[in-house]
Amino acid sequence: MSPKAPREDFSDADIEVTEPKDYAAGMGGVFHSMEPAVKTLGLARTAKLMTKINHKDGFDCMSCAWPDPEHRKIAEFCENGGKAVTWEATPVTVPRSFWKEHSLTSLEDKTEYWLGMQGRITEPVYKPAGSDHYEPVSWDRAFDIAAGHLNALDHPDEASFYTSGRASNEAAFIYQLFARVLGTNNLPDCSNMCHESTGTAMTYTVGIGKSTIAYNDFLESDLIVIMGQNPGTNHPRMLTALEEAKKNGASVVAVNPLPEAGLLGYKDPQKVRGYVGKPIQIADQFLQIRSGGDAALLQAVSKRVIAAERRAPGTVLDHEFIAEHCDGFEAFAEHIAQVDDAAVERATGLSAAEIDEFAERYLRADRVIIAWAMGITQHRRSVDTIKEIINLLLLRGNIGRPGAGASPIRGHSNVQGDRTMGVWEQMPDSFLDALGAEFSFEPPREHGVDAVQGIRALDEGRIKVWFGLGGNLLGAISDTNLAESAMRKTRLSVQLSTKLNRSHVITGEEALILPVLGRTEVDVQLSGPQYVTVEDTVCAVHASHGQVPPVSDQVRSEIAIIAGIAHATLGSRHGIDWLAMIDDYDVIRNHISRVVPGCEDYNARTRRKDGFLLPNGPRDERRFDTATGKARITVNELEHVECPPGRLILQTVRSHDQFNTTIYSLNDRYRGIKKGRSVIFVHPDDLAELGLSDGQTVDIFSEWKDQPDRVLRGFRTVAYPTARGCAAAYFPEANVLVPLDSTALESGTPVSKAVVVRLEPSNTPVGVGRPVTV
Ligand SMILES: Nc1nc2c(c(=O)[nH]1)N[C@H]1C(S)=C(S)[C@@H](COP(=O)(O)OP(=O)(O)OC[C@H]3O[C@@H](n4cnc5c(=O)[nH]c(N)nc54)[C@H](O)[C@@H]3O)O[C@H]1N2
Ligand SMILES: Nc1nc2c(c(=O)[nH]1)N[C@H]1C(S)=C(S)[C@@H](COP(=O)(O)OP(=O)(O)OC[C@H]3O[C@@H](n4cnc5c(=O)[nH]c(N)nc54)[C@H](O)[C@@H]3O)O[C@H]1N2
Ligand SMILES: [Mo]
Repeated sequence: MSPKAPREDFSDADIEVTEPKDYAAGMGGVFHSMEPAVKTLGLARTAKLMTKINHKDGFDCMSCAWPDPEHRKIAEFCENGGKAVTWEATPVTVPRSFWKEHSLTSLEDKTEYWLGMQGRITEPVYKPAGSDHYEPVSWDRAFDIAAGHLNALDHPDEASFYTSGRASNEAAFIYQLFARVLGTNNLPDCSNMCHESTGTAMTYTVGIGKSTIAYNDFLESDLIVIMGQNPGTNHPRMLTALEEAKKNGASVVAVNPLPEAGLLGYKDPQKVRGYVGKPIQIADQFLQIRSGGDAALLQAVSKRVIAAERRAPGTVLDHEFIAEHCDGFEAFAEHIAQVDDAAVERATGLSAAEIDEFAERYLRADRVIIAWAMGITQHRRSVDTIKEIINLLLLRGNIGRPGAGASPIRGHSNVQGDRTMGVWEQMPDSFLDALGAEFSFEPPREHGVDAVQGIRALDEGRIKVWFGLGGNLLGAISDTNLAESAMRKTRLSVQLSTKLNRSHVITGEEALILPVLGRTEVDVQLSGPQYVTVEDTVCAVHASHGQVPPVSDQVRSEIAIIAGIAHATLGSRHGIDWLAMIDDYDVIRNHISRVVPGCEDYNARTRRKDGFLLPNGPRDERRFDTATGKARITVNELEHVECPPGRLILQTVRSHDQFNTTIYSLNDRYRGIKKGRSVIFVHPDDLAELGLSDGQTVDIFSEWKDQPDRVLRGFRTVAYPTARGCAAAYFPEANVLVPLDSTALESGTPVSKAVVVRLEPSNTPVGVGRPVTV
């Protein structure tokens, strides 16, 4: 029987709660991704796709940015990659009748799960002003509508071009080119909500906002520290690398308020042993930190490192490295000696003995990698925390050596590449100069808006046309209600998408949905089959070749759509031949070769089976392109989240069956949740102290100084072994609790991991579909 889209939305009134798991993957992992794949795609399509994921002649898995090992397995993917592929390559499509049948108003009540499950969008649709329905429209007409609006603007800064990190390098390159030729740097992206704090801190301290290690460094390391990351769900193939690193003698320290399954143990689903054997223990030390306590922990470890050096001068620090490559050491050493142990204990919730043990591990290890993700980047003081990661690494020369380095683990599969290609509201002048020279125009120099500023500008009527190259900004950004009312003020919103989501339902006065080809699909243009390129989290660039026939002959590639709109808007103004770029993507890659640093000879190098590594100053030659020409050891003042009595610090996380705002199912297997998402995880002792019980229905209130409380109603409490004083709920539901201007200092990232909340018994039943927020 062929799969069908569900007609009814889900209700999570029947949530089931069981014990959380203490290891990840294993037999369950394979089973959980293959069964739905075969059911949805059929055996032949499943076999074709699953043997080509992440292979040298195959396509890049769109689920995350984890790199590929040199030697690929037959099945080089994980359970969640399997889900992502199944979700995209489904034969289920949105029928033409859908648009007549469903008014936009009626779709407002639908969940992200229901919207995504309606299947692939296969024809362009247009919502005229005043209408409550989309209607099918031709591609030419769609391009003319977009072009008409862009050409009618008083100033190019009244347009904004958002990008989600799944777009290919080629698509991203021509997208930013189009925006800049029009005359705006308004290029917000999902990175603004993701690793922006990493980029800000690392560019300042080491001169590049990217990982300083290559894949094999994981296998050569003595100590891998994993902070604020849940690899078992979000980067499952990292567990294979960790297992191998451990076999080679590495130890692992995990720092997290939640005892995530993948951090505790692992069974490799790719190995026979993984089916029957015991899970291997991943973390040799698990530090169950209080939310937002990481900077204090890192300072406390650095303090111990400096103290050890004082006890045995000349034996602990890498003096040669510090003298030759770093500045700021003296001020740091003086400052760090003053760190107050009692304040550290309050901020982290960790004992001095636990921190001693971690410091000893750090001092024993010759080669140390610190990896991190959203648990570090989405706090008010994230940039300082990442600077403290760099400090700790620099003290013993743990950057620019085999097996050692700073390793931010990126989220979206090509979020890093999109930035390399110029999707950033603040690209440096050197990039803009090269772009202007290549295309004979003067790019705008004033910085554009980031994601949060973009919503603010929409709300204030300063942005009138909003493009989304993939993604689901309204689902992903903080302050859902404000963001939605802001989007409704635009004249035109345009989404280039594979599947439906909230950003198609809440629109500008007019709206377009332009259906795109997915990564799994063959892309044939005038010159023949095309490939695209991507960059992973360790700066490796390689090709991605679609494998299966497109879901419909109506869908177009992202490149064809962007170049089509650019052509309709600009014609041959500036002498740019947009249509030639559609016919042959080599034309785009030739431009990339001449504009993007490190991408010389891009066509030839991306045709190599292994692709190539982008240059990286710290990794390759201990070169630090900072303002001082040296790696900067910095002094950062401690500040931790103040949580008044009777309150908890709430973080928002991903369930095991979701990809950002895409919900694959209502289950979160490792955390023991089934058939629902309206849950809040709280330590049993905190529940007792608050006079609440496990399984009780509560309303979650967030509290702010100068504005009224925000609320999310009808959530079921789950007694869970999180750190004391902390709680967790799922995003995107919990985004309503965060005001738009609650952002990280310097990076502007919404503070999604530390929201002070109070819980009150609720009269709203759990599971009424979309969250109740008034
Ligand atoms: N299957 C799947 N894969 C994905 C994604 C997905 O949604 N689903 N999303 C992709 C994207 S875009 C990204 S950015 C990555 C996200 O990957 P992660 O960063 O792993 O994602 P989160 O679910 O936000 O998990 C954050 C982790 O940090 C911990 N944490 C929270 N606060 C703190 C803190 O204050 N200190 C410390 N030390 N830890 C803390 C949480 O308990 C949790 O384990 O994954 C990518 N891969
Ligand atoms: N509270 C809270 N909020 C968060 C986070 C958090 O941890 N907590 N995490 C933040 C992070 S790390 C991120 S990265 C953002 C994510 O923000 P986004 O990247 O904007 O959101 P996604 O949910 O990844 O976007 C999914 C949509 O992308 C479209 N899509 C899928 N594949 C393709 C494709 O190949 N091409 C095109 N054109 N479209 C495609 C589909 O229509 C799908 O519905 O969310 C952020 N928001
Ligand atoms: Mo992300």
